[in-house]
Amino acid sequence: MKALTSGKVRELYELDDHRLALVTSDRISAYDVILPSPIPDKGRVLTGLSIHWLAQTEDIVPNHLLGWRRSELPDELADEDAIGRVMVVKRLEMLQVECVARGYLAGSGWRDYERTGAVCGHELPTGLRQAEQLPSPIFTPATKAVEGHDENITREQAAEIVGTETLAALERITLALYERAADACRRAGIILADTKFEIGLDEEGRLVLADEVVTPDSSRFWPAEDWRLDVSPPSYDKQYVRDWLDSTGWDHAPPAPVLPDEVVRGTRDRYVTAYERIAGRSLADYMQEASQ
Ligand code: Q0T
Repeated sequence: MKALTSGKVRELYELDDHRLALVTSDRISAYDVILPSPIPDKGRVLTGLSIHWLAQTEDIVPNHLLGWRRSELPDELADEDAIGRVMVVKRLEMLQVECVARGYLAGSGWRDYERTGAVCGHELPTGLRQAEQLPSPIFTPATKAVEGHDENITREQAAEIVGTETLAALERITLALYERAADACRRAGIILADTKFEIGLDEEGRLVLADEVVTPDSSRFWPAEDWRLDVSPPSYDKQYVRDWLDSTGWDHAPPAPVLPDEVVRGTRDRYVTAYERIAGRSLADYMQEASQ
């Protein structure tokens, strides 16, 4: 099978002219380095979360998902190891703007605010603190930078890339998706600080939601009970791994140290718990359906 693109954690395969397969691995990164130890079931959790959110948001925007159960997969990807980690998706023409929604001030949003008092052209009240909830969620478009990190752009720059009308539609969709997901995460004890969506055009020119959706790899998930002002903890899943890596004195230069089994297990537990609380379904139950 032909890999179209290969990320650090995911692969995109071409199935035919109209369909792709998005495969999420169990690999995990910390401090931008892929760790030598995979986290069992991480790929299933991320895929299961995406499938959950895609089903929950079909009334807001159509999406690219065509299949994920074993009977819906190409033979090459219908094996035990891949099941639950694969989504067959409609091939789209991807827009070259990343659609980010922020409900809290963290990461590059916090950095830009500290420097300029604004994020992507949104003038914010003075005196906001790191990790503070914004008066209302904002749409902060970005462009794909060459290596991993996206670059925030103004709405004028975004409009030059996709056009004014499409940009207005992207903003409306992004904020509606964020509000839907943040409310559900809140009920699961998770603060969805921010999240990134990728949207494309189908053959009829309609906007279609693509990629992974509201996963810990595309979002900041904060455990609600740990939230406090002035500190931005790493996303939910990474805290535990980072704490251990920090305790080893590792200097963040590759290769990263091999994780002890106990840290692998603890990290896996966090992913599985996040899935089960958000989706309201056990991972075993998800896998049962994925195996059909
Ligand atoms: C894409 C056309 O998933 C990505 O990289 C993984 C290594 C990012 N990406 C997605 C596409 C999609 C999706 N999803 C789609 N439905 N149609 N392209 C391209 N890059």
